[in-house]
Amino acid sequence: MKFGHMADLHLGATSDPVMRRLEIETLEKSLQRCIDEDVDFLIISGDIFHVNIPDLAVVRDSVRAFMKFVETGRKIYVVYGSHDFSPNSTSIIDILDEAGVFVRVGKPSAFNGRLRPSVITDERSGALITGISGRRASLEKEAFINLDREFLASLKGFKVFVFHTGIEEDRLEGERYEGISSTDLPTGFDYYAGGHLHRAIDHSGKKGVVFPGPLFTGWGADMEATVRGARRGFFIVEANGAAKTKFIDMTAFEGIYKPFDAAGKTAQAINDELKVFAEVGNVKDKVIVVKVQGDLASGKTSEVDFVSFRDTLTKRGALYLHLSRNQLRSREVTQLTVNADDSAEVEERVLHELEGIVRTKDENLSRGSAKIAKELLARLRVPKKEGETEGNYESRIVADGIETLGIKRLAEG
Ligand SMILES: [Mn+2]
Repeated sequence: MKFGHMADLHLGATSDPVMRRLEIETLEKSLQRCIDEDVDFLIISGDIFHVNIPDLAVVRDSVRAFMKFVETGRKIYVVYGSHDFSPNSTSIIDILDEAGVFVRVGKPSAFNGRLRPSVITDERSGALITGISGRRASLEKEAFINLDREFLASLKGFKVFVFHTGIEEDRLEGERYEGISSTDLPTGFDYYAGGHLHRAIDHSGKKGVVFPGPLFTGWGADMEATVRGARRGFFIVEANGAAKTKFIDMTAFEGIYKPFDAAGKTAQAINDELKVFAEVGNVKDKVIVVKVQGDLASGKTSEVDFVSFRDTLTKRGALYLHLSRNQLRSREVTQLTVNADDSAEVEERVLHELEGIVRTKDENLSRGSAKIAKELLARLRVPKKEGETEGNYESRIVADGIETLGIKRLAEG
């Protein structure tokens, strides 16, 4: 007996056309590899699509690839992942299950107050396949507690348990996920086909859980790990007696991870650093993951020219740029902390603190900016008067604003 085990495909996670093409090509190649290896069936342990109702173009392309596999007479057994599942709408997984593209395993039913998941016998191999679907926020934990373990233990044959939940014993320092203990799994299975953890983990030697990790990574943190060397792919499992695994490396791209520390630098200095990297870096055919963070010494974050940076990288043949810049801050809008007894005092102090950053050539505005801001706020606070029309209210507020700011000439001009 031989089968493939994939998980966390997250199809459609990327909207970039180049990455989307790579994503579908990786899926096609992986399914072809399963046919070439002459597997009996394929298991996908959840998170097949990135959202429960994905873009139909993504569904069309991937169903075409899945059907090529299914038409060889082999089945694809799946459970929902946390991304596939929705408590209040039908998932694309249900539709593909109805259509015969997938076979959803472990459909739950109640038996003497216990949860008894449906068990499917694979016709080609005789393997017994069951499991528990993932749900949002690890809500499937309860299902593990209520599982009819005696029933599952009584099944005879080669048994596969498919699930989409993190195992707490596998948690690395700094990793955050809610999971189950490996002791919460039903005992006596020959293979535990896991999904949800986004890195390859293989405890099959000790009859423990196996996580293939994502097949392709078109998004954020996982893409960063990929360009920093994490391998992506799936497992081929051979079982004549005990299950033996082989990791199939399908890593679809190589890349560069490049952090920029903007702390204490001017926007111009960061622009120069970005320019050098984009112009001389070995970026051709690579996925570039760039993280820019820190508080700029001067200048606004909007003065960091990411548009030219992206353009240069594209011109020099980079495959894709993943840019993370939400940790980049400008001193000019840094968070303020003030201590005061009442809201009026807080307002007064905050305005006073911010006074220094107003940059205008108008002396009246720059000198008394805190006072002007306070007066403006006071006038804006006056609600619409009884009987005042929407239009009248608006013109009154605008007139008040112009008067407070002392910009009558400017407003008319
Ligand atoms: Mn996932």
